[in-house]
Amino acid sequence: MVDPVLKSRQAPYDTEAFIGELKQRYAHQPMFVQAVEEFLETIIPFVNAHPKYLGKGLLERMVEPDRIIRFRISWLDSQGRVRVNRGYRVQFNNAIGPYKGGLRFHPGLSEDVVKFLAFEQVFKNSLTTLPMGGAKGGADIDPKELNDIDIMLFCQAYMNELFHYVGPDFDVPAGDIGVSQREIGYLYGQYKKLTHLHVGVLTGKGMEFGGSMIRPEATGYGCVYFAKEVLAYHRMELKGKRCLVSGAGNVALHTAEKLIEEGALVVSVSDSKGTAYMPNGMRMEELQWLKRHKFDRKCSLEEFAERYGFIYLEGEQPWGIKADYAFPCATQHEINAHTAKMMVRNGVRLVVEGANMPVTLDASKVFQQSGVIYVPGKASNAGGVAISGLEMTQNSMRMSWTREEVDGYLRKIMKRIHERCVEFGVDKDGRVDYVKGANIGGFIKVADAMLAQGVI
Ligand code: NDP
Ligand code: 2IT
Repeated sequence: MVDPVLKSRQAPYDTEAFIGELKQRYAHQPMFVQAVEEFLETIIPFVNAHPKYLGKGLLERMVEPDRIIRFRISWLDSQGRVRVNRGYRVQFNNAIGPYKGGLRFHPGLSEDVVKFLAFEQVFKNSLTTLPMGGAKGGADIDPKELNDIDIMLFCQAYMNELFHYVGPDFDVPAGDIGVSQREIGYLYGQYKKLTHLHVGVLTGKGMEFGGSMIRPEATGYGCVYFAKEVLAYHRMELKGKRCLVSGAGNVALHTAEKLIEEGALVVSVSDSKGTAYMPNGMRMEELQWLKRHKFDRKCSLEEFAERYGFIYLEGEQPWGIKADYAFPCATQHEINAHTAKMMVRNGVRLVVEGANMPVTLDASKVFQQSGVIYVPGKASNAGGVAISGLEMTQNSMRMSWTREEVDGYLRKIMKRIHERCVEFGVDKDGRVDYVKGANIGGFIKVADAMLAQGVI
């Protein structure tokens, strides 16, 4: 006779009940719930079909972060005013390697947002094939209202607390929205001052002190390399196609740069104030001007549009523009179901996420049900963290590789992620469900490592 306790432990997961319970417990964290729901919808059927994953509380453990660190950042700004902000680091899962993931400085940052980003990071990092666990952090500050001195003072105050919880073999932060090479430099300087260590504790560093070639470009370039794999697989073209890009930050502008290099027409870039619409596409010189001026926060998209005779759509997103492909590269929830329907009507046939979760769950279903190829960020934007992983490797070796070497690795990694998505996402008719493929492809290594390491 089968032991009834053992039998009940090995019962398959009930998707609805599991997600229902999660939704109740975390009703106040809708972003986190969306990320987990999208994951479990494809993972639970897979787990139920593979009994080795049953009976060990695996999914229950996987959806809870190892720890959430919250702290106060008190600091004196350059005017001598006392300022107080809230800092976070969510260390979600380190089954396959040290915690790894970016830091976001944004006034709207909440525990919910950091948790969803950290959860996504676990499976994205696994997909890269490199040994990295998942984490995310940041602070609820608006870097746009700070001058350079205040940015430095804030980064130092932030690191005064964060340094207790990070280390090159334990947790390695990087950039994200509002955190670029400048902020990473100040954070690194303070870590070094506090610990006397010159180690790979952060990635996205300047080239003079351990940064990797191609890291600034990696997320955007990787996104286009992934799109090229998708298009080749589906016998579709990139050259001459009209592409919508949202955002005008690190990911968006490097996505646009690689798209232009590949002969595509980039018809939009955007930010929180509006959209620059380029009906016949943007030329490389125009993009380079924008990169120089936008990264220094010296120009607005309105000025850019005016300078080159483009159309400026104040307060609008790019999604109403007719196009073939879309690359949302700004932030979460840029595209809802209503917007998705409009994009389908306008002829969009491929959506590749450069940002993390820019598409709501409802909108992703609209794309999938309309036959639009939809690629989730955990597959398509993994190039950034992949090169972060290679920055860690180079730091450990005390070496640095050339631009060509690192770009070669990036291309190979994005190709491998695509193969993995096909392996686990292809259906009987040969169509690829990239959500399913990326989720299962990322899950297996983390799950197997957790099983091997026991209940800890
Ligand atoms: P940046 O700070 O460089 O740029 C962010 C861009 O998005 C800016 O143009 C900003 O406009 C816009 N934006 C931010 N919030 C909003 C909003 N609420 N509405 C409209 N536009 C907004 O960040 P990144 O380019 O690094 O990051 C962009 C996305 O890519 C994020 O989702 C991030 O998590 C993801 N990502 C980043 C990686 C990296 O390596 N940097 C790696 C993988 C994913 P404005 O300046 O007006 O605020
Ligand atoms: O979302 C992401 O993958 C990032 N912000 C990059 C993380 C990293 O550690 O490079």
